Amino acid sequence: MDSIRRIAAINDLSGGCRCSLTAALPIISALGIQCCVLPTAILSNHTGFKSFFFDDYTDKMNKFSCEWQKMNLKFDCIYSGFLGSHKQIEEVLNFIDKFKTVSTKIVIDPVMGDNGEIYSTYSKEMCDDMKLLVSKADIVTPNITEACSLSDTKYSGETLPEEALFEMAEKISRLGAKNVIITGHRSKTMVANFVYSGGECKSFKTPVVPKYFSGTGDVFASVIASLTCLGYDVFKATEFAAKFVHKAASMSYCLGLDVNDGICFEKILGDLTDLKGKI
Ligand code: PXL
Repeated sequence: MDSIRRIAAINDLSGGCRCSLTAALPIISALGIQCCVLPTAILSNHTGFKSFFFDDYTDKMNKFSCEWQKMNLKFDCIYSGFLGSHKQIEEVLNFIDKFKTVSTKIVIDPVMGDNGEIYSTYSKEMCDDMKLLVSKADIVTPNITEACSLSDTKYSGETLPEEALFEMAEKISRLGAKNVIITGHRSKTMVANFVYSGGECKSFKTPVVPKYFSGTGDVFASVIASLTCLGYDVFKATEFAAKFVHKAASMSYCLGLDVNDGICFEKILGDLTDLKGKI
């Protein structure tokens, strides 16, 4: 492996907002890691807006990986996010088969839904496919809705006792995921990210920001993938990622940004470059 760390980021490119690859690219780069992007789709903006242009890239995904094989690209981490179809999940599984080495970390952000609702693009078959993808993961980062789907638990809101989070995380780890981070668990004043690793667990809490910005999970998972690639353990990576997301969300709230714009992490990318200096 050469001295430049490299992440394969498999996600959509949504141009006019901050989510998926428009979050992953700057964050991964700021941490001194090369980000090789494999677009699953190209959109003008994410699907939470009233109107958007969408160009599916499923049929081109394999062409990317064939070229990357010819180039003999090696990855320290394979990181996937929003996937739009059964075929796309299959493409990610094929990609892992082709490129995973003993040292490659697999980070799966199972973007499937939010606030108790599974996205309308997600069929029952895709929810089952996602379990298969999660079984390959070193780290999986579901929110509560996604954790419920992956663990076959009935959704009962965003505020849960730690025992319930532990039970869900344990079920997800039984699928094969080595570490589980259940994100965005909320009380009135605090938001917590619950980490489960081999039976050990810990919650990392930050104050609630009154607005819920889209793409926050993508920023969080991009920081986690990068820090994992740099050798951080899952607890340290989560502690840092939670603080980074909180700082960007607070700033976005103070600036009065629209929730669809996502969190303006650009102003604090320096926190990542500073951190890189300390690694
Ligand atoms: O942030 C998750 C996400 C990523 N990509 C697209 C989305 C969404 C959430 O709505 O629409 C295209």
